[in-house]
Amino acid sequence: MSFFAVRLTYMRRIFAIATVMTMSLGVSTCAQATPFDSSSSSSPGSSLEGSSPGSSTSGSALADDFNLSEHGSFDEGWAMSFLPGTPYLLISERGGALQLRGQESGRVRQVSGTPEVYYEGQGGLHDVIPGPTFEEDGTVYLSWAREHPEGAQGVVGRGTLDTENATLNDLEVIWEQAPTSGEGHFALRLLVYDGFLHLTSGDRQKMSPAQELDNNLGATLRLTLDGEPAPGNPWDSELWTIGHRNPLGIAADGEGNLWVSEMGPRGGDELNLLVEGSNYGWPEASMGVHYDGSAIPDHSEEDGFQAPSEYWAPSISPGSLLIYQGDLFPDWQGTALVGGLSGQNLVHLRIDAPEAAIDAEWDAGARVRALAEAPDGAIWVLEDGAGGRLLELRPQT
Ligand SMILES: [Ca+2]
Repeated sequence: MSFFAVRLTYMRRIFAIATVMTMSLGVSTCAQATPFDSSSSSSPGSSLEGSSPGSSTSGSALADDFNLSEHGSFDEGWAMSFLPGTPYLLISERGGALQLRGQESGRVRQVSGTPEVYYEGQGGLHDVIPGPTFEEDGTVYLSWAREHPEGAQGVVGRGTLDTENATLNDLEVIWEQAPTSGEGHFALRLLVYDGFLHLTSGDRQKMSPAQELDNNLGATLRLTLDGEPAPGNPWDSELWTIGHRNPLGIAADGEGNLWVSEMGPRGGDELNLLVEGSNYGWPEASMGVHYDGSAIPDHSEEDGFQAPSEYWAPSISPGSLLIYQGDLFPDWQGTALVGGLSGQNLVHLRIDAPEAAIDAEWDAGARVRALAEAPDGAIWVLEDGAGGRLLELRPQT
C-alpha cells in the first residue's frame, strides 16, 4: 500500500464530503438512496472507485436506511458470536458475565463456570468465539483481563460450552499477555482463521513495547489452536505483526486477507491489512497526534512501516470490525463494517486489498461496541455501556 494511495483515498473522502455539503450532483456515488441496492455493478475485487451503491449518508440514523429491531439490552456488552448449529447468540459483558440468548425465544440465560476477571478501566471479560469444532464438541475461546502481581494481564482460555445447561466447562488458560501496570489497551480480539488462532494484543498504553520483538504487546499473534506459537511465524515466535496500538477488531475477507481495525491516538484510528512480518508503526508513526497534542511523524513511504489502508481523522474509536459475507445485503459481500465508540456510528468501507475506502456512515446514537453477522445475513449491533441495546439491521422492504 503506498502512502500516496492512502492520501488519495483520504482526499476522495474529503471531496465526497465537500460535494455533499455543497449539494453538488457531480459525484456518481451520491445518486442512490439505499446502502444495499443489489443492482449495483460492484463486486468483490472490483475497483473501489465508483463502486459505492449508497450515498455518503453521513448524519443519517440507522433507522433511516435499515429495518431496525431491538432485542433487549445488556450490561457493558463487549463481544458477541452466533454459535453455529444452534439457535443461540453468545454475548460477553465486561463485568464478567457470559449471556446465552435463545434467538427464537429471546430468553437470556447467564452461563456458569466463567472466570474471575479484572474489571477495572478497560479490563474485564472481552471476546468470545466458537472454535472450529464447536458443532461437534462445544469448544469456545474466550479472552479476559486478570489480576497479576505486576498489575494485570490479558489471557485467552479455551473451554467447552454446554448450551443446554448454560455452563462453561474445562476452561483452561492457553495464552498469557505480558503483565504490566495499568488498566487500558488489552485489546484481545480473537479470530480462528485457516486453522490458527489469531489474536490482537494492545500496547497496554506503554507504547514502546509495540516496536519490540521480545514481548507480545502492541502486536497481532498467530497461535495454534492450543495456544502455542504457530509454525512458520515470521520471527519464529508467536508474533505475526507488530507496531499496533489498541487493535479492537480483526476479520477475514474471504479472499485470503486478514484486516485489523485499531484505535490510534487523537486522529489516528486505522484499518490495516495484515501482512505477515510487517510493522504498523506505532508509536513511531501515526496519522494522529498524542492526546497531549504532541506530534507523531505521519506514515510516509520511506519510513519502512506499513501505512494504514484507511484512517480516521478525527477519531471514531473503532471498537469492532465485521467483514460481511451474507446474502441479505448482497452488494456488501466482502466489504467491511466498523463500529465507532466515541464516533457513535456505523461505518461501511469498500475493501480491495491493499486498498480500503470509507463508503458510508450512519449515526448510531450510541457507542457501538460489537458487530456480528447472523446466520441469515442480518447484521447485529451491540451498544456499549450499561443498558446497551442489542439491535438487528435488515434491509428495508
Ligand atoms: Ca499505524
